Parts: sequence; structure tokens; C-alpha cells
Amino acid sequence: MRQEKTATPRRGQAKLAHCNERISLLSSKTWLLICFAHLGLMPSVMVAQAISGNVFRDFNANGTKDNSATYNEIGVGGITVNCTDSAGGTGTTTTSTATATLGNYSLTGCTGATRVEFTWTLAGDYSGAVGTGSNTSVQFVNATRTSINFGINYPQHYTSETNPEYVVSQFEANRPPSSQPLATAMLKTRYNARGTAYGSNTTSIAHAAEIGATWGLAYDRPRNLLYASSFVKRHASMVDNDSDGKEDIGAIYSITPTGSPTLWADLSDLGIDFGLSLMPSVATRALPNTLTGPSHDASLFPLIGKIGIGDIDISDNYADLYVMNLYDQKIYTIDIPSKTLKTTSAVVPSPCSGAVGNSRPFGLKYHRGKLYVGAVCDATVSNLTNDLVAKVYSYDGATFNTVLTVPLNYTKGYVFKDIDDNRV
Ligand SMILES: [Ca+2]
Ligand SMILES: [Ca+2]
Ligand SMILES: [Ca+2]
Repeated sequence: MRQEKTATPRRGQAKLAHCNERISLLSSKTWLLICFAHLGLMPSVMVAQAISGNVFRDFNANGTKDNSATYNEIGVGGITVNCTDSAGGTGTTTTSTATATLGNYSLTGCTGATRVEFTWTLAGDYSGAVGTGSNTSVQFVNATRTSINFGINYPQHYTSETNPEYVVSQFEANRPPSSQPLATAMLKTRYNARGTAYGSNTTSIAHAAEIGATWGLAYDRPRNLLYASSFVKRHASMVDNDSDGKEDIGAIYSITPTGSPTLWADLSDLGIDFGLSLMPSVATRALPNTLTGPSHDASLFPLIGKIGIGDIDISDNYADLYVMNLYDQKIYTIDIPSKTLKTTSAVVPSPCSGAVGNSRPFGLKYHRGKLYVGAVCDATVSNLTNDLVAKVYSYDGATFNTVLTVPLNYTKGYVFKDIDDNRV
């Protein structure tokens, strides 16, 4: 006699059998729907429920979307959201770009166990931190199909506080000695600082005798250092660190947030020619060792904007420091860990239309994998106002592309105005 194996029917099977017994009592279609509903086996057309959520900028990387009166994390439009379910169903959408629903999405085409993936194309964005309000860029959903949220993060946006510090370089007249307590060359203040109460809102983190006049600034987050580059400016002194009688126009200083400045590197020593040979000596400039005394500094006048360092900036991975050389108008790259010069330098294109003037590149900003460079045509050949123009280029390491052109032929303010009798 053949013995058959018997097995206890699982819960669903038992219920299905129960349904089959009753099926004759009602029209088969109606009863089947009741049965499927009872079993949790509703056909997909009945249970199709969109997957929805929000993609947002998790600025503070805490895995939740923070919105308050003083701190708002915005939605991110244009993010692609794809789904694939266990039966092979698929769907795709992009997050809303409308202001009122920014970052929201609702995705159809998938039922049951579903894989949801968020993808984007903007360079520099990464998955934010996982937390109660955000998950990874690939998420598996089933019963819960709402609030499938995703925080995205550009690390440069990160701040751990709502009122962060920022720093500003300050030019002090003449060549004040270290004994002059008011000669602040770098100060820090808070984002919410307002009004004219200079002293109470600001903290000095470098003295004029320590770093002199600086303009280019770059913050190195992993090393917690601010880099500040020397700046050739009339009536303001730089430091002669090597005591050779000439101020070090290629010097870059590093400063800790609490104020501990030190010479980081003198880029002239790396072989970069910032026009040092044209720089008048400390003795020639003859800047007084006081904050208030008058100075002529005539020898520097024709060299302003033409020698020394313009702006500096730092790559997103904090490996490269970019330096604008005002003398040869090239961008140099310094390898930060080794403080050595990389072999590549790039000549900034001229914004001038033909031989109407000289190119004066200056500004640098690294953003999402590209370096942005500002340059002005000074129109010193044609002397025509209409030839004055400013351009911003993007540079990807190989090619410069113009991203912004600003005519500078608008009417400027007065060069000099006597405020006492309102005469120009
Ligand atoms: Ca957050
Ligand atoms: Ca020197
Ligand atoms: Ca910069």
C-alpha cells in the first residue's frame, strides 16, 4: 500500500480550501475577490499603491530632514527614482522641482517586495547619513510604501552648527610691530554677527606682524587649518620671513581656528615666479612701524594686481591647493600633503576681445569637481570703456569654458568725492 506523505497546510492554503468550499454560494468573481482580500493576495490592480517620499539635502548629516524657524533643509528636485519589484515590474520618476513640493516623488509600476534606487548626476553629491528620516540610495520596501526618504549630501555644505564661524582677512596700514595689539590681520566672527560692535563680535586669530596682508583664503577641513596667501597691497605690509630684505609675496600661512599662525610654505621657493624681482625692498617701501602714520609707498603703485598671488582655493578632497599667479597669469597646483608643486600649470584665457587690453585673472573657486576662475579685461590698450569685461571660466583640468560674462561698461561711482561740500 502506497503511503502518502501528508503535510499540514499552511495558513493561506487552509483558507484557500475554505474559500473553494464556499465558492458556489456566490458568483465566482465576487467570492474570489473576498477570498483574495482575506488571504492578503489581492490582485495587483487592487493593491497597487504608489511608493512615495522625499529627497532632501541633509546638510547636518544626521539622517533626518530638519526644518525649523531658523534651520531648513530643502528638498532636491530632479533626482531619478527607479523601482523594480519581485515580479519584474518596474517604474521610474524624478523628484519634483516645484517649490511647494520640492524633492517629493510618487512612483508607480511596482507592487509587493520592491527595490527602490535613487540616482543623480550632480558631481560631488553623496548619500547622506542613515537615520530615522533617511535611508540608503537603495532601499527595499514592502508593506510601508510612504515616507521612503533619502538624504543627499554635498560634503562642502556640511556644518555642525546653525551659527558657524567665518574668517575675514584685514589690512592694517603700514608695518605695525607685534607689540601693537590692535593690528589684526585675520579675524573670525559668527554668521549671525550684526551691527557695528566690531570688538565684541570678532576675535583676532593672526597679527599683522605674523602674516601681514593676505587675500586668498582656503579652509582645509580634515587638517583643521585655514590657508591665507600674501597679497601685494599698497600701504599694507607683508612679512619678510627669511629676512632677506624683501617681503615674501609667495608666502602661504596656515592658521588654526583658535589662532596659531605659521608660515606654511613660501611658493617662491618652489620655483614659481610671482614677479618677486620687481618687488621693492622693505627699505624702499619705508612703511612706518605704526598703525596711523602716513606712507607714500609709491614704488608699489604700478605693480598692484600684477605681481604676487591673487586668490587661492582647495579641492574637495583637500589634496590640492590652487594658486593664481598674477604675474604670469597661470594657475598652479600645490600638493598639500607634500607641499610640492605639481607639474601642471594652466594659462587662464584672456577675456579681452582682441588686443584691447591685458587679462587680469584673479578669483578661484573649486566647486563640484571644477575650478572656477574669474578674470577681467583691463582695456588698457584701447582705453575704451566698452572693452572692460569680466568673465568666469570653469576649468576641468583640461579645458576652460566661459560660464559667465559681465560687461563692466556701466557708469561707476566717483573716484573721489568731497563729503564736506559734496563736490566731485
Ligand atoms: Ca538633517
Ligand atoms: Ca623675504
Ligand atoms: Ca577662493
